[in-house]
Amino acid sequence: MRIPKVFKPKTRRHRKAQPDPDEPEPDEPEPDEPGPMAQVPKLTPHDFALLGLRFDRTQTLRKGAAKAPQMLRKVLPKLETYVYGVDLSASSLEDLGDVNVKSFKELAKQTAVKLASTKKFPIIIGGEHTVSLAAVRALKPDAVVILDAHPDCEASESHDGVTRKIAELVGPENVFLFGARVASAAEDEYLGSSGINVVDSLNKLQWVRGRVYLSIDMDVLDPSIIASVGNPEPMGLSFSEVTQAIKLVAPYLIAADFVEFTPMQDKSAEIHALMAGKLIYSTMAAIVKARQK
Ligand SMILES: [Mn+2]
Repeated sequence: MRIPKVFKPKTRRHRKAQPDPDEPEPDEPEPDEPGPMAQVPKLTPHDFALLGLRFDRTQTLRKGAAKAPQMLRKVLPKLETYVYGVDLSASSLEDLGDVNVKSFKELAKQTAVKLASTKKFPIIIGGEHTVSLAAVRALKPDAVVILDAHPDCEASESHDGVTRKIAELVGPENVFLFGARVASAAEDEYLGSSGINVVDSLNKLQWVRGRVYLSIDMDVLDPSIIASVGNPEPMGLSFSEVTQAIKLVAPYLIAADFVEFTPMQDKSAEIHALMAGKLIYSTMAAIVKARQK
């Protein structure tokens, strides 16, 4: 695929995200009824921009996520671009370049500048998971959907506390966490009372509404698919489960990030990068397909 050039999203605000997926208000539409989706702006393969956030300062187990943007840029042009009936080869993925800084404060500042410089749909490549907080701060979504093997709900400034920080920003009732399968005792306790939506069934994602930010920690996938992550965890989601989740929220997305891709030191990193690239294209195609009507 040719690395392309731009998009003009006509972002409109829709209704706020549903606070409690289990107790919809009486005037809420049924999940299978057409809701605010009808208001969602059209989006074409030309409407994407790529931003690399090369930040992995707080990683603990495996460092190296800062190398991901460079590696995935090389891989994307090698992949099949006809996905879900959408021809991404016709697209022009505007490249916003990288943010490469040493402090989170500077990351947040420069990320905001980069994101303000385009009207296209940002495809953000981390970096460790902390980068999502920088992007959410800049974009101010109504809701955030996080796909992650870990809840990242520690009371910490590091990558393992990013969901909690995002919940403080957008409200825990507007955070949807899917795929988490390992938590510390402290995280379990926090999640039990925080009000964050822990999604145990894909159906619950049908309640996500508003301007939605999607964050995909690559470790949500099973390590048999991508082992090149900062903190690999067994018994992960299949590629199909992840793409199903993405399709459900695609109509509402305003940005998506792909974080924690951390190349192995051997040739397997290239295979993992190909899989990560396929996930990025699947996401783009799902968004275009959901918005082409
Ligand atoms: Mn994470």
